[in-house]
Amino acid sequence: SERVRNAIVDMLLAAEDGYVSGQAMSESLGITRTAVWKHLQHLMELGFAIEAVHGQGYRLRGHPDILMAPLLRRRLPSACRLGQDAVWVPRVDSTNALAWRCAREGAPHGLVVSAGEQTGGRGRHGRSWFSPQGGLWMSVLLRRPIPLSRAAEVTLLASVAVRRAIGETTGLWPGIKWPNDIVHHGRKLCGILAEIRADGEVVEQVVLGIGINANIPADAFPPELRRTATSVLAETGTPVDRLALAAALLAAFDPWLEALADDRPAFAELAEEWRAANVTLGRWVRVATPTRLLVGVAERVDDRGVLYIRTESGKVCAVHSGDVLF
Ligand code: BT5
Repeated sequence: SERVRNAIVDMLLAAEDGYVSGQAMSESLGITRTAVWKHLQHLMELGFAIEAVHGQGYRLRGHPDILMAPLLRRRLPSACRLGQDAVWVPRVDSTNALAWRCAREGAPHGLVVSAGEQTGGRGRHGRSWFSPQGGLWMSVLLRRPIPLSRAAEVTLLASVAVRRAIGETTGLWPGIKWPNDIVHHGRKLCGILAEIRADGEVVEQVVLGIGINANIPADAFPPELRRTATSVLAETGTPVDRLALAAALLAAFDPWLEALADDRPAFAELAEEWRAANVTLGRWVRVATPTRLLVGVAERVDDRGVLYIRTESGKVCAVHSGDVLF
């Protein structure tokens, strides 16, 4: 029925300012006119503005800013493989969890799963992610063989894509905090969670979860996040078009991912942009890695995305994953 609903939206969008008759929809979809009407009612509940004129049919006057397949597809360049398929649900435990469920059922490369809100949004290392309505909560299923040695680049490339997309759609150019945070004046605007499934030395599937605090009012954050989190709306005073934001980020990320899958340098090509945007290098930091706590200066990030810390003793330690605390 999601397929039918999407087909109806496609027909309405294709008619542009014209009308589509209920009869035409019922015939081309092979469903009754009552069924068509039920779908239209459901679409209106989701925020579609549909005008019905007796004897003419239905006309689309407006649509909600949600990542439904027909809406997202129209915003993407045709060469972009990411986002050509999309599943949107009003609420879900976690879009990453739902994307894995779709993957098990054979969903294709590039599927975008998103939700109006998440009840169990996840961060890294079992942490939770606050995901009320207004945010952009999406997961992209990646089914390209990526060398395990390049897996860390996925997150860094995604962070560059997110930063560009936010910049291009809002004029706000946030910073990047190694490895997975997009920040503005030290407050987190977006978090990225790449969950990978590898077979030996090859990553076969990745669910790339991206959570952008898009249109969340400042006072909607719970007290424990008020000093550390912010949103695009809170910073700019204007809601961002989430479809435009998602489309810009998918279009930027798509070719970089193909480079990774071909084992071509991917992050290396963007390292300069990353460095110019990063807020980590040159700072005195504490880094919690899975095995220890390092204290020192964040010295550099190499072409594979590995962070190097020069500790007080002058020793330089490589960090493949961890949390940086200022
Ligand atoms: C992250 O984890 O930053 C990864 C977040 C990924 C969320 C997306 S949303 C779509 C997809 N589906 C999911 O279920 N997840 C992904 P981490 O670096 O561990 O940061 C988590 C910490 O950030 C929490 O412990 C809080 O302190 C803080 N936090 C939680 N919600 C936040 C929010 N909305 N904005 C800013 N900070 C938040």
